[in-house]
Amino acid sequence: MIVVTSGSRYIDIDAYASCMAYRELLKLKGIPAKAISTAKINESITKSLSQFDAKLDKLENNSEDEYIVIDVSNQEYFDKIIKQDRIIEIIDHHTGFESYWGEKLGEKADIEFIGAVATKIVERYEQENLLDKMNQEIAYLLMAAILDNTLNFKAKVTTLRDKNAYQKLEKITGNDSNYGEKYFLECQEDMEKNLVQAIQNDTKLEQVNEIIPYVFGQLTVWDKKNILENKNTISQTLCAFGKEWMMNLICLKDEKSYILAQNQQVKEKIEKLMGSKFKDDIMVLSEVWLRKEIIKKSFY
Ligand SMILES: [Mn+2]
Repeated sequence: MIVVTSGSRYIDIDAYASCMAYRELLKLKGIPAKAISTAKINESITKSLSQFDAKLDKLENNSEDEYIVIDVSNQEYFDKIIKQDRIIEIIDHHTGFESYWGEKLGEKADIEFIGAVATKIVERYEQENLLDKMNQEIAYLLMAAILDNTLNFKAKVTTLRDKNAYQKLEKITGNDSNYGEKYFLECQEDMEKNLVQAIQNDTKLEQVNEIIPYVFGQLTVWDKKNILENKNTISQTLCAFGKEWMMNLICLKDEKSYILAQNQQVKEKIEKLMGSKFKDDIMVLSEVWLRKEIIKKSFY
């Protein structure tokens, strides 16, 4: 049996959707396959998506199994079910291991930098002329994957191919043009149910240099309003990690990042870095910035 699988620590909607979509594509081609993961699913897989009939298969180990690995190519992060000498194909969009797998698998190693690996799966359906056979649930899952991994097409990693793939999926789901807003609002609702945990789960603790404070939180939401009403919760949660903190609140509706900080020294350094001013502990940036992009800027 062919087993389509992904990473070990947790899987996000991109891996989750792509494993299932690729399993379905293999089946359409008459090849039996399963999509299996032993990893936790993270908060990008919303409740409504997890309740679809389209689900991962139950874990079954067979020494004859062969593996297709999706959305990961660094062996350190492989799902523990994978036997490396039985890998037959890798499809990923994280770079760094292209030549290693290229030597082992030849053209069956398909690794390239692109917004979402889900885009590559949509393109595989197209190449096989099977897009019209894709079921709606799989199309919705892949749409959510592209939205999540490209931050609603605002992240700098986004390519034209991601946008084209998304449009093709929209046709399958019946031109659901508001799906982006719906998807991100549902993610945000889950986040707001346990804001402290959501903040803790995405806080980077690292003294990268003199400019960036040791505690650097990030939250991505559709609408900043409810989150800013809980400024005290944010401040308390981050203060528990250290006095010098900042938070990058990405608001997709506004297409902006909001930087939160309270410590005067942190504020001064970040004002200099980003060329903007804090007002009431908030600095507005004119576009979406990812935390890793802000850190990168601090090194120049
Ligand atoms: Mn991905």
